[in-house]
Amino acid sequence: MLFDIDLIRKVYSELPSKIKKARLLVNHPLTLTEKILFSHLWDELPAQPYGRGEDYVNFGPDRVAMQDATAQMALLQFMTAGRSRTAVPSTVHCDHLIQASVGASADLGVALSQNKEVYDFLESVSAKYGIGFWKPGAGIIHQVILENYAFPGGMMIGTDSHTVNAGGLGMIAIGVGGADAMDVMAGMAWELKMPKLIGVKLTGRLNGWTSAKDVILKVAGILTVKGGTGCVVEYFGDGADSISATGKGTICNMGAEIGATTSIFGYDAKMSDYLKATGREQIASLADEIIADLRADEDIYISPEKYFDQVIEIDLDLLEPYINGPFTPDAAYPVSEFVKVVKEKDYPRKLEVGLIGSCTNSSYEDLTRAASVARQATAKNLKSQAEFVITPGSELIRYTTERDGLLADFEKIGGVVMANACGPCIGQWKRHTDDPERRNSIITSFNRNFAKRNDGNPNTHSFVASPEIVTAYAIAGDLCFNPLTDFLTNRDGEKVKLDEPRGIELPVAGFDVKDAGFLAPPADGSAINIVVKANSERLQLLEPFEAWKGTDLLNLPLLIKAKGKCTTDHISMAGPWLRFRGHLDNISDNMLIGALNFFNEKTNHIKNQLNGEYGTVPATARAYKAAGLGSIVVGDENYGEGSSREHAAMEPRHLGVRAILVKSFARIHETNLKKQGMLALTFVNKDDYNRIRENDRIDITGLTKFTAGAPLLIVLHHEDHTIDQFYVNHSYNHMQIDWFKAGGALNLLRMNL
Ligand code: MIC
Ligand code: SF4
Repeated sequence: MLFDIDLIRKVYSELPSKIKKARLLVNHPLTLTEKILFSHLWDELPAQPYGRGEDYVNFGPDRVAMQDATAQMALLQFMTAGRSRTAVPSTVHCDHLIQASVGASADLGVALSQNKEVYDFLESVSAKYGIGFWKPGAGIIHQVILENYAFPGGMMIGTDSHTVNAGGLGMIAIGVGGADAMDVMAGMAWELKMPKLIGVKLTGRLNGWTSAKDVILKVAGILTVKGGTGCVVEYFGDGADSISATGKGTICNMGAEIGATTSIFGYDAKMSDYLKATGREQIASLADEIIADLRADEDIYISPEKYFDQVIEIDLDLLEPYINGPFTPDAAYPVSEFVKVVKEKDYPRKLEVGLIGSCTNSSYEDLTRAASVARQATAKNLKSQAEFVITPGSELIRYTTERDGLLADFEKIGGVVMANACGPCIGQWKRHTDDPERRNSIITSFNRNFAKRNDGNPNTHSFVASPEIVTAYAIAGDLCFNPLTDFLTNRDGEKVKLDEPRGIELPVAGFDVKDAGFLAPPADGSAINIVVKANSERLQLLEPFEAWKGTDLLNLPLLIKAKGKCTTDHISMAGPWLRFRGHLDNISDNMLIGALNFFNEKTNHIKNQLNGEYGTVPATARAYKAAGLGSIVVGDENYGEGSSREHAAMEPRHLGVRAILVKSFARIHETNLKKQGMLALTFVNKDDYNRIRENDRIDITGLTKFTAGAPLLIVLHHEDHTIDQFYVNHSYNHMQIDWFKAGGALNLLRMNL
């Protein structure tokens, strides 16, 4: 559908002159990332160019998107901002709360009744404030955005880390916490540290079994889960121009898995084709008129190493399909080495479930390639040996792929089509298993594979690959199978081999849909009344957090010292807990229950310093809070990796945690902590992590002189009465320090109203 054409026209009419001025300022050719960032500055151009990775900059994004699991908190905050409508066009998408169990229509029915209170809330808030509402079953936020709202050269933020998917259509699209979304909807600037730039030059052509997914699976292996932190990844080269817009979307989508702020491709014929196929010819022709401004300057492509902070080159001709995992998306193996890895590492060889779809890989092209593999299996008398699950990304895709017989191809080999929603990707999956603790393997075309994410079982080894590779493995039911070289035995006992998949980029008969599931807001929603029941277990109005008392924080007991990977899934698990995303007190009962306690290597089992007993993390935090004590959480590298869910910052805030002290943070989580009035601190010397003992009482000093760039001092009071002290860093700027002092950004906003 075509939305916001006037807004897009305005952006395009201003783009060329803004870019020209920016080029004069920095005095060098511009990357596409710089062009879009500079043309979305909130203020006038500065006198001096910004320092990449150093200066905070205010931006004015064109739009905001929210999904149901994060929209609740974002909108509960927005409702207190005193506005009658959102300042920029915004949308809400109901995709995370639908559990996949038996199939699309039954599952959707269950979700509609179980989540009625939340859906009604989101729908009425949307109507009241002029927000577009995509109903349950309409599709996954990022797929719907790509099909309807993303446009080359635009800038948007979304309350979900995979908002970056829209980079596939040449947009700077960034995942944020709800408090950030609220700022922009309230008409304020949005702040981001000027990113560094990683250039990825793609040469050659994808061929055979290799697809766009394999580009990002390989990049994840190169850069690791934190290698993209603070960076925008810009793809270019003739290889880049040869990849479909949706393939580009897949690559950008999983840029979240390397911690990148976002990823982007320059506008090209593939994007134009996709815009036209999805009913946006007008945008394509407007973009064609300013194509040079929607790509990097030519010199950037000629000598990228001069302008990017890092350059990676990948030859698509030589790229193999990849399989990444388990437990982390950056464990990357080319398919030719995978069998060896499975054997060496003793991963469960039998493959129990293959799952395709999600926001990452739901395009027409993806599904035609996977269906071509399924069709061969039927022709060659094979059936899927593993369970096979399909979650289409949107109703547009579902309707079109059903019409074209693709869903039937999957069903013929035993596939089950679930609702157009996140489902198993976020643990909304009633998996059919007799033993929920069994060691087992699954493979998905999703993006994340952290422990417990899909089915809550810590022993599920989840691997990530392209949809066609997933389909081939599901058919084989065996991880020790290489679809490129190996034969399978069919039901007649014959040896057969799968041919290379064949895809169709865009539907020959065009996309079609009967009811896309969109509800436009009324012109005037001011009379709409929002009800939140006082005794609701799903929704709770927010109480302001307490302001800082003006003193150092002394005598804080250590709540937990987390060991190793601590993602937002470890801090605030999704799956069954998604139902409490609108109720801060209830969801706080999942705080850090997945984090590994350094001292006993157990999860959710920590020492309560008040009585010496071991208990759960939330209960222990509540005990400290009841005793009037703040507490502190210590963590490892890349703490808060993964999701944008601000619950991971609000829960500790609600339960009295004052500071999170870690070796390093993931970007979105660090900002979320700051927004909620927490202290986000990093060790100056990472070895100081080892000095922290289980019974420590901890002081954070220097707060009365809290200033940008100046470290704070930590004093550890050990149980044996010895003392240790060391400095810690922070990245707060002047305004963020004010958030801390006010007890959170929202308090400051209310004070200013
Ligand atoms: C995810 O993929 O982890 C999620 C669920 O989409 C999250 C958002 C959330 O936790 O609600 C994300 O990526 O930001
Ligand atoms: Fe949904 Fe999974 Fe995409 Fe997150 S990554 S938006 S849970 S489909």
